[in-house]
Formats: sequence, structure tokens, C-alpha cells
Amino acid sequence: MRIKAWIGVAALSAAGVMVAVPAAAQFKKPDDAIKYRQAAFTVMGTHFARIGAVVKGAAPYDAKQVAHDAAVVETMSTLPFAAFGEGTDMGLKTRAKAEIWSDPAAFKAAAEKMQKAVVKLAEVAKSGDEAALKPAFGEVGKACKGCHDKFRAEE
Ligand code: ASC
Repeated sequence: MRIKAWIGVAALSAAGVMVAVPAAAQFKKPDDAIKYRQAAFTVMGTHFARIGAVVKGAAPYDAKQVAHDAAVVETMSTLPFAAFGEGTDMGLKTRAKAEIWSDPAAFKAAAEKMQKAVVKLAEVAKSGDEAALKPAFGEVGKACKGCHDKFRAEE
């Protein structure tokens, strides 16, 4: 009985440690992290492009649809950056550049710039202000490109 209680405490403290471990350790292996971040970027890019079609006039403006797409982009934008841990610079085919790990502060700043622009886009989309959509979309696109130019290799 006493041993069982001790095991319980050990399990609890192990759980406590798990909460505190770096995000990268949430993935079983580097390839899982690479797959995960690529999936998040793919979903984000897909929904961002749907808004793009609207602002370019290739698709009709539907406030509800745009708000949904922007909400998906916003949620996805919070996911990939926990999957750039040490050791995830190789394995599965990845375009992630070494600068991500050699200049983490700049990478973080670029990620946060994008996330801020995405929050704004989601707000604008939710408000139903059609005229404000294009500039907000443009700001996100610029932030995407800024990060790609520095941290993503060519195909
Ligand atoms: C997109 C998409 C990106 C950005 C970027 C903006 O639609 O998938 O990565 O826009 O191309 O320059």
C-alpha cells in the first residue's frame, strides 16, 4: 500500500516534469515534428489562399466564409513553431534553413510578426469590413514572405 502511494506520487511528479519539458519533446521523433509543422503550414496556406482569392476578386466575398478561413489561419499560426526544436533540421525533406537554429531570436520575431498580422486579419474578417480585408491580407502576406526569404530554402 505504501509502495503504491509512492508510485502514485512518482507518477504525478513525472507528469509535472512532462508539462515542463521543451515543446520539441512532445514529438516522438524529429520526422514527426517536421511532418506536423508542414501540415500546419499547409492548412494555414490553404485557408489563407482562399481569402486571397476573395481579395483578388477571383471568388465572391462571403463574410462568414472569410471569417472562418481567417480563424483557421489564426489557429494554425500558433502551431508550427513548437515543432522547430533542436534536431529537426534534417530527416524528412525540409526547406527549413540553418538560420532558424543559428538565429532563433530573429526567427521568433518573424513568427510573432506573422502571428500579430494574422490576429488582425482574423479581427477584420470577423468584423465583416470588406474594404479592410485586402490591406490586412497584404500585411499577413508580407510577414509570410519576410520569414520565407530568410528562413526557408528554395524548392
Ligand atoms: C500564400 C502562401 C504563402 C504566402 C506568401 C506571401 O498564399 O501560401 O506562403 O501567401 O506567398 O508572399
